[in-house]
Amino acid sequence: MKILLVDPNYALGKGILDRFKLRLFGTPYITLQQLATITPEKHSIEILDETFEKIDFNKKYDLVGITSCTPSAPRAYEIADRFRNEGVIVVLGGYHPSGLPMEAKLHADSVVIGEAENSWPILLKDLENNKLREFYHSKKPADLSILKPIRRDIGESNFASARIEATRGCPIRCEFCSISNSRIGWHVFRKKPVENVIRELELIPQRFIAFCDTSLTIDVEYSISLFKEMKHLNKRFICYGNSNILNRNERLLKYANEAGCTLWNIGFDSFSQEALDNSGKRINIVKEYASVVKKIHDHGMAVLAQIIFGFDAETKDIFDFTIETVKQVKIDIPSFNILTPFPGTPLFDRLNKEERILTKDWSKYDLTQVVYKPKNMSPQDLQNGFYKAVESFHNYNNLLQRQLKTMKLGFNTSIGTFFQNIYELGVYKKILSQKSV
Ligand code: B12
Ligand code: SF4
Repeated sequence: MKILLVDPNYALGKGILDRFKLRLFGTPYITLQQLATITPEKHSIEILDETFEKIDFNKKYDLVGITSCTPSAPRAYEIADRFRNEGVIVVLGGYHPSGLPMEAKLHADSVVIGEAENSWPILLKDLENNKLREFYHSKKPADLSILKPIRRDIGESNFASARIEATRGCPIRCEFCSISNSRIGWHVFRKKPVENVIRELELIPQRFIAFCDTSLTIDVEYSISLFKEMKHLNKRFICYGNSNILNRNERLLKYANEAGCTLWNIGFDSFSQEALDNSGKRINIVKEYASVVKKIHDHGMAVLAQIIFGFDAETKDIFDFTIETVKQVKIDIPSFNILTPFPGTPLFDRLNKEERILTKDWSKYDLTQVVYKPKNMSPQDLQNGFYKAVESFHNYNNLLQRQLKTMKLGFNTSIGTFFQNIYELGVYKKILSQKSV
């Protein structure tokens, strides 16, 4: 069969300059390459990232597979409808169709719920036999130990950096996180054998790597053995981690730094302990944030902090408090988000039941717009407070000050934070330009 796999444009940038910046400062997706990897070789596959390339709806395909997260769902549905009008079979998959399979089915011949490793090969066989089912839902989490290295010969490859997956899943199950959607299997933590990850890294020409694992601190001994083996590869990388584990494992920090880690991307999420406790992220201890940042700095690496505004326990005071604390704690790159109830999460179900969802226009579910009624402030207060935090840090003056501080952490870390800072600045400039609309 002739198969096309599409990643819809999520409006990250449409101009030539935007695309150039993305190639230089962004990192490519691997979702569709992973699908290509698990597709039997007898099928021919094309991958199209709509950010870089226009879709030709007149081209003939036997099957079009479209990936979608929540903010890209409206565009994914448009593409699906157009192909179906041309008589092409369309399959939808990814986080949003997995959260709302019945909605996605209105735009597709079939919907894959959750991971595809077990169900995609079956779907292809069924289609060849004219027996395509409406839904495919493998309840068994994918076995990462038997996966082949991700195909990197198709799809966009002209990026300065590359993405890789060593482990998958997170067992913490925070109320707001799409990974906690237990119907799908992402809450089960699994890992690829270290030697497989090393082999995959050896095949990647880029020196800069971004791990897309939910957290490389869930199995500390696994990560230490991975880092030890990575040392000779001379890569530079960023990865996600949990603050509580990093605060207690200087050994992990030492090996991470020796392996080439420059930046830890950490879900601090809130500076209100009550907000964290209520959302299920009790593992985070606000009082320890300063200590973990210091320890990471002491080991020559920088910290990118994910911060979310709008938890029920938070009042209007949270914005100034957060801005001050980010400075005190010496976070290198603060990344601000507005709490977003993604369909499929316990948060969405609760707010929906409490009739607090303001809109189901999924394009607004991009972590920068208020889509629900906050408990202890107005939606406008939340939106303005978010803008205030963004404006306080993501301007040239502040960036320069933060960037100069990271020079103390060494050349490699400084370069790593520079690339990340420029990427974040681009994202936030776009957000602030929407403010005046
Ligand atoms: C890397 C990453 C990015 C990268 C690359 C995005 C991309 N398109 O891959 C960047 C930085 C650009 C990014 C941006 C955003 N991201 Co992001 N990202 C991730 C991250 C960390 C890893 C994704 C990944 O590569 N996984 C590995 C691959 C192999 O797995 P997978 O993508 O889940 O795909 C499997 C299944 O989902 C399924 N599948 C997926 N698509 C399809 C399609 C078909 C046809 C089929 C059959 C199956 C299928 O099969 C695959 C194999 O099993 C996840 C969190 C996580 N750890 O999963 C968040 C995550 C996907 N991102 C998220 C969000 C919110 C965003 C942004 C909106 C953030 C923002 N403010 O801009 C944007 C949206 C951009 C976009 N269009 O995707 C949310 C999605 C929640 C939701 N319900 O929508 C997640 C889950 C983070 C979270 N915890 O909330 N992201
Ligand atoms: S927010 Fe982080 S810790 Fe919580 S479920 Fe998601 S990935 Fe796990």
